[in-house]
Amino acid sequence: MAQWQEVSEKSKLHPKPVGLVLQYGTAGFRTNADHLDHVMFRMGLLATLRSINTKAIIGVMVTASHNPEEDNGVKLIDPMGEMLTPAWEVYATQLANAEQDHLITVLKDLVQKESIDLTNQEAEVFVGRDTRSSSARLSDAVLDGVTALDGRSKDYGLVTTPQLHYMVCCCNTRGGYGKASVEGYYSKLSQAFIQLTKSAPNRTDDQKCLLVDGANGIGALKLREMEPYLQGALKVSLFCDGTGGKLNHQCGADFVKVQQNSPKGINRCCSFDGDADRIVYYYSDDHGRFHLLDGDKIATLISTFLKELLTKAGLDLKIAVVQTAYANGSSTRYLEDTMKVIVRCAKTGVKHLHHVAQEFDIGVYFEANGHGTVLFSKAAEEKIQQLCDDSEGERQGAATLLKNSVDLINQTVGDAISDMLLIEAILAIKGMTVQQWDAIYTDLPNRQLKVKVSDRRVIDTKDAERKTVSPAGLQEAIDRLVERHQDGRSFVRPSGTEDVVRVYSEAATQESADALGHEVSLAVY
Ligand code: NG1
Ligand code: ZN
Repeated sequence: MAQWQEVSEKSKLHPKPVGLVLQYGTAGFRTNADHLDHVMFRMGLLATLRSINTKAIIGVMVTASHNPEEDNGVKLIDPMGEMLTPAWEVYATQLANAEQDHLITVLKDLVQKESIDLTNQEAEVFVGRDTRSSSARLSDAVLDGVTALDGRSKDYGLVTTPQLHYMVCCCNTRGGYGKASVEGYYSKLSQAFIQLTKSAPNRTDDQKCLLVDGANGIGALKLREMEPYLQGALKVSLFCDGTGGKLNHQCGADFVKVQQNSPKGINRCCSFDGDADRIVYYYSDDHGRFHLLDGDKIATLISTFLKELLTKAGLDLKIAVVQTAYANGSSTRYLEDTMKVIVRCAKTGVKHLHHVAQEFDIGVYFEANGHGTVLFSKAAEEKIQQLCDDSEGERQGAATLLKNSVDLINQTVGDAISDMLLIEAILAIKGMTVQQWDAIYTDLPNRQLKVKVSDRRVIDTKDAERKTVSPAGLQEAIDRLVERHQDGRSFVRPSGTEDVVRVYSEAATQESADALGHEVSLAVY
């Protein structure tokens, strides 16, 4: 077929370094930007095939999120704005690793396995990118891949990851989720935020102003673009806005979370990551001590707010919080024992949390690092809408707040801008300061370490990564170490985005958490 000839010719312009092996990991492919041109071209091909296969628009986002500026990466977005389905992650890996003369065979195999009919099939791919200096040329390589298979493409240029997820979902639902443009996104979220904060008429100036660390990335650009739509309902002071500093360098959500330190000594502040799908809050107290409000605190604030509204509205909907093993033990205890909410633990990576959250009427999911969102089932949305239409008084008030929250939340994926606005609205409505929010429960001291090993894949885990099954004896060794520390908990797992094994530990004191982390690292090594 002439098409294969063309793909073969064009692929020579995007040669694969011989022997290079990459894996579609926790968040797509990610490595040094110099090694990714062939991967991008091939992901253009894969997205086109996926589009034919699903008869829907597929998204391709060029970003390496919180990684340093020198890195880059790519992730595919499925029709409803969700992450690529696992079976196709396998194809992505096979395609990325096929040597040049084997590429067409791998493609043909895929086409046959998925019974893809290449004749008279329409394909459309949306492409977006972050602000990295390598992103423009890499997204051109994706577009080349789409064209090679005669697919149509729309280049959204510079957008946040969650904005591209939103566009894909909007188009595939024929506008049901909103208007597929950045203006549509800004209007939808701003209107919902303005409506929500109307029920907090006594907001102080302090509550209306927020310091935002844009990680020197795309989030800063887009938040600045969005500000006029908010009509003064939120005044943002941006720093690390990309005008001087380097992407993710000593700023951004990952830096703040892992270093437990702020890029500025400040009052109430939040940090995005490099593609604006993560957010953490923090402040310094009167003694200059740094306080982090991470994904666990965010999930607690949001689920408490929604649960209270459900009670006021008299709506019997099942709400759950989905966390990972990295969730602070105090948060899990508070949610289960005090809030009486269902808590589930999923494997690291938002795609895993997303799927578990879909099992409930309302599923609030957050990774401790601040990546997460809320999902509402179709039935839940309908019941909320019905109550807005049919009820009155306090019940209707609560239902309207729920409806506005649904509109403000980007249900396709974690979204720093949308999460930030929801948190600001909740704090305003509840008349809560960041200090009061922080005081809901006290985090157990914890530590996250990285260990370099010759092959991280020898570590295999079970029970949502909370236990190791191999190598033999490792879990027993961890158990023995944990026993020696009050409130001790520790686990290890191979990272899906870096060539390291991650070690997590928590205990009653920081010294104890640090010691436990160190001891477990030695057991891994
Ligand atoms: P890995 O490298 O697999 O631990 C990290 C984060 C994940 C997720 C992905 C994608 C931690 C401990 N891990 O994954 O939560 O956000 O990156 O960005 O924060
Ligand atoms: Zn990110």
